[in-house]
Amino acid sequence: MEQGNDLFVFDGSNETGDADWVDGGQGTDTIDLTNALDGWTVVLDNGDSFSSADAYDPSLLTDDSGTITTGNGATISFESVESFTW
Ligand SMILES: [Ca+2]
Ligand SMILES: [Ca+2]
Repeated sequence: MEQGNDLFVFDGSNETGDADWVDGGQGTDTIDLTNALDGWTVVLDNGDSFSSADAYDPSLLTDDSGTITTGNGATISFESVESFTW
């Protein structure tokens, strides 16, 4: 639970079967997938989704929860995240 604006960087080292958890908490929090393996998909709990092949659409995210599935099958659940970059 972080009060400020946080940046969570994934470096592509997640392994198949890993299940990580990110809670952005207060502030404008960003997940950086620049160095994650291609082929990841983000599915928001509101039903929207985007993937590594898409351009970033900032209108998709406000203060959302959802799940990232990486190209090798690891999952990262998140909540209270307002932005992604890749
Ligand atoms: Ca925060
Ligand atoms: Ca937040």
